[in-house]
Amino acid sequence: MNYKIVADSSSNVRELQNVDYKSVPLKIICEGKEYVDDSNLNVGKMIDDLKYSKSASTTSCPNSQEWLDAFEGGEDIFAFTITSSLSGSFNSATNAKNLYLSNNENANVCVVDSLSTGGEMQLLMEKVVECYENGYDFESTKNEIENYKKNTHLIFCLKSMNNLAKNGRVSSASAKVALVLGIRVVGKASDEGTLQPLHKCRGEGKALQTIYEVMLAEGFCGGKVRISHCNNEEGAKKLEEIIKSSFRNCDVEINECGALCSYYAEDGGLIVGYEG
Ligand code: X90
Repeated sequence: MNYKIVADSSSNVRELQNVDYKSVPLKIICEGKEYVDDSNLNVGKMIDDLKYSKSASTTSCPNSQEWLDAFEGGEDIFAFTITSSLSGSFNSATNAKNLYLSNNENANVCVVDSLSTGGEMQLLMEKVVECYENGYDFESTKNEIENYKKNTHLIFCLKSMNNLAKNGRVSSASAKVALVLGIRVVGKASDEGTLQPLHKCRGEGKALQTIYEVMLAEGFCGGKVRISHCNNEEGAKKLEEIIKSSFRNCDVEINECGALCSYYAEDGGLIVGYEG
């Protein structure tokens, strides 16, 4: 059976080597202009545009038709969405699944609510690839993903939570903490898929150390780590160093945030998916 992986663009994965893969873009909207989160977009330019705009900006998730178009041609389809607690992406993908199955009797579609985003979605996708490479079928891959997901986590570090607060994704009280100059908020994706602030840290060094400590407390012991950064490759690399000073052969990958995660994680933000 051929398999296909589809994920909304919050995963920050633009392509998966040797895999039939499609990223379905979310959009950032400001002054009537839509910034489509795909590889044609200049994310830096978008951030600049938004910085100098006086108007409010917002985001929107893919609609069912956009998911459906991405499913096209797939037999065993695995679709991954950003947490349904913060976005309608999972709903759209689920509607698309029902439409797709009614027109493609022999297809299988599994829509996974990541209850997370970024690197944790990437880990789930990599698990699908691993399953198929090992000869698993659709049902056993689906079970494997459900189990694996119990063991993956997401931690993040943010300098500003302005866009999250303005768009109602965190309380303004949480966002205020991040307004203090030099303070980073370290938080995690909760079990319900909401954004849970954990620590206020003064300075990047302290924030990175705190990330690592939370990872250990959540059961990290040298498994895979997937770091996405918004304009902060240096911070991502420092975190990699901290991890590798204890787990030398740890599989760590770093990539850049796409537009959606850049918009919400903002300048300097780090989003880290890892195995517990
Ligand atoms: O549907 C939409 O318009 C998208 C809304 C997305 C809102 C939240 C995006 C958060 C992105 C911030 C740090 C990671 C938080 C993880 C919480 C589960 C990145």
